[in-house]
Amino acid sequence: NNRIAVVPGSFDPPTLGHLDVIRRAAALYDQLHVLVVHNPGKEAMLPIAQRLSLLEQSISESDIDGDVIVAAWSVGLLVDYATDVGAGVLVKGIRSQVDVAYETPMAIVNRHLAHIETVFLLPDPAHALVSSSLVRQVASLGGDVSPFVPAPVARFLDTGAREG
Ligand code: COD
Repeated sequence: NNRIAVVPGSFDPPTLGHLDVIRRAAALYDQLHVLVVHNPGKEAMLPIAQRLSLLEQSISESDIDGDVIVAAWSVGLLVDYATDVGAGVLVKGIRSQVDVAYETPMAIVNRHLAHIETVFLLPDPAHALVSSSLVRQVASLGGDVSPFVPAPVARFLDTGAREG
């Protein structure tokens, strides 16, 4: 069923780039599952439960509407989650040739594993250069991340920086 889609990501932390992809995907599909997935290739800043909570707050405080479910997945294949919820599509954002090179083999494997298609959205130019790794770096050096992240994430990182 292609009316249900999954938007997977590390979301460590969620950014305005992520919110843009979620907003646009929510307009394309009847139901959206925003899935926090553990990426074994990256060292995490925030625990999965914290990312989940920040995503939930960011989406509920945004103008995104429609049937949007936020969940986490840490065991097994991403496509197993998609199959379980009846999703036929994964939606990913493509910012650069690096993203294309990283996503292409996964898209091919996922289609072979479970007949799940991957749909790529080009970024909004306003957010095209925003990444979680950039936000982690700015936050760790005590900079202001509010231009790059939803308000709940900015509040959380700001408080964390002052307390920590
Ligand atoms: N503008 C537009 N899109 C953006 C922006 C932006 N500014 N920033 C990020 N995005 C997109 C990314 O391209 C990505 O599509 C999504 O938002 C999430 O980004 P990240 O950085 O939070 O997440 P990643 O890139 O670390 O992805 C993690 C995944 C776990 C989703 C990925 O590694 C994956 O699909 N893994 C598959 C696990 C699996 O089942 N493996 C076995 C078969 S391959």
